[in-house]
This record gives sequence, C-alpha cells and structure tokens, in this order.
Amino acid sequence: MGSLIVDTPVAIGRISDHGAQVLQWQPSGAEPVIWLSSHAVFARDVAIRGGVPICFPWFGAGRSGAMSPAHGFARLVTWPCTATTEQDGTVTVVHVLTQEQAVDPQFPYCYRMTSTASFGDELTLTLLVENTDATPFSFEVALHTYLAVGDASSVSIVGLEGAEYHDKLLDRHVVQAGPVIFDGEVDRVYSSTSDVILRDPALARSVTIAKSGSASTIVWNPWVDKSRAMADFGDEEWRDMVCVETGNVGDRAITLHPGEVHEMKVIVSVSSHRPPS
Ligand code: TA6
Repeated sequence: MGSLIVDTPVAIGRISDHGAQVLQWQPSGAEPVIWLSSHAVFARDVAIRGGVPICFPWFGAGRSGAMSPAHGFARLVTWPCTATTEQDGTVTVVHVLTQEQAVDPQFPYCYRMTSTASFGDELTLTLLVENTDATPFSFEVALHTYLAVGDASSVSIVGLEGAEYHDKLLDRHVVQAGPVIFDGEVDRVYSSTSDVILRDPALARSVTIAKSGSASTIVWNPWVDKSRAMADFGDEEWRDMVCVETGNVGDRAITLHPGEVHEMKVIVSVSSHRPPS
C-alpha cells in the first residue's frame, strides 16, 4: 500500500495508492486542512478513516439501499499511479482505475476513472469517469472530504442557504435556513451546485470548497455517540473534523453512454483571519 509524500515550500501532503486517497494537505503557513483519524486502519479492503475517500460507483448503500460495501469499491482497492509532476512547488499525482483492477457484479461495466490530485497553495482534485463499455451505465460518485477544524461545535458553513437537503437522520427533506451549524450529529445530502465556505473561528480561518460537475454536497459530523461506536474513530475526534463532500448522489446520479466522460472537480483553499504578526 504505497503512498507519495509531498513536501515543497508551497505545501506538504500525502496520497495513498489505496483508493487514490488524499491523506494530508497543509499549505505553507496554515494548519493542516485535511483531517486523518489517529485511529485510521491501513489494510487491504479497509477504508482509511479521513482524508478524501473516493466513493464510487455508489454512495452509502446506493440508491437501492442494498449495495455493499458502503460507498462502493473504489476506495478499497489499489489504484495504479500513472504520473507525478511538480511545477513551482505544486505537485500533481495521477491515478487510473479500470475494471481490470476493480470489478464488482453490482457494477458489471467497463469504465476508466482518472484521479488527479494537485497539492499546492490550493488542493485541486479532479475525477474523470469514462464509459468504456458498449452499454450506458449510471453511477454515484463523491469526494468524501474530511476537513480539519478547531472545534466542530463552533464552525458554520455558508453557501447552502435555501438548498433542499435529505436529512438522513430524520429521513425527511428540509430546506436549509441560514448557515449550517453543528450541535449534534449531522448527516445531510444537499442538492446544490454552489461553492461553500466553512468558517472556523477556533482556527481563525475560512476554508472554501469550490466545485464543478457536482450537484450534491454532503455534510457530516458523527458527533459523540457515533464517534464512540466507530473503532477507527477516536471518541473525541468528532470535535476535530467536518465532512464537506462533493458528489453526484441519489437522484443526482450520473448516466454515461458509451464513450462519454464526466468530470467532477473540487478546489479547497484556506484563508486566515489571524492579524499579521
Ligand atoms: O458522508 C456521510 C456518510 O454517508 C455517513 O452516513 C457515514 O456513514 C459516513 O458517510 C462515513 O461512512 P464510512 O463508510 O466511511 O464509515
């Protein structure tokens, strides 16, 4: 399970061939922006807790609610790394996955996924899905981004005001009023193409999650009880992270005809509110 370390004057980072999963990103002068659990397990067929898991070809248990493993197989397999480049301190890493490395009877199609991760003063993740089969297929996809925060109970997310979301805890559809705040477990799938900003007063910074090719934004914090119930998640780690995920899930799933390609991109950037020293 190889991984590549990025360490330049612009940023440090880390990406694993397991799931082509970003594990770390910290632009120069900032605190870490991507969160990784101190209890994460690194093993075959196991999802690494934290970073940016790639959920494909379904999200959660899928639209049927019967798919397994959770969030699909892409994050559980080794992706061949096909290129690494560096320019002016920004390092770009490319991984490609096809049905030759990962196939599942629940998704019996030929496909090519290309993940491009650029570690610079921004983190840019681009996911291309190509239908290389002779028949159309539909899929869900998400970049399940774990963001490091100073205190989840004091952060807020702006940019989702007025968006409808499926509250997975209540199993009902709601319209977002005002910023998203965290005073308990939150597990919501928003129908939204908007960029969002996570405001983190404890770290005196804002993190912007800009996106294209994505009609779903998923927001998750497990809070206390669920954190304690997960073996690969520290009992108090709920305070240190918020997931703001970029995807196309549920009724926003994508259908590709033979030869068609879908691109989804997320650009994570951080701005400090600390007065210059
Ligand atoms: O993105 C939110 C979510 O779907 C939650 O329901 C929770 O299950 C989370 O993903 C983590 O899923 P995982 O399979 O990585 O434990």
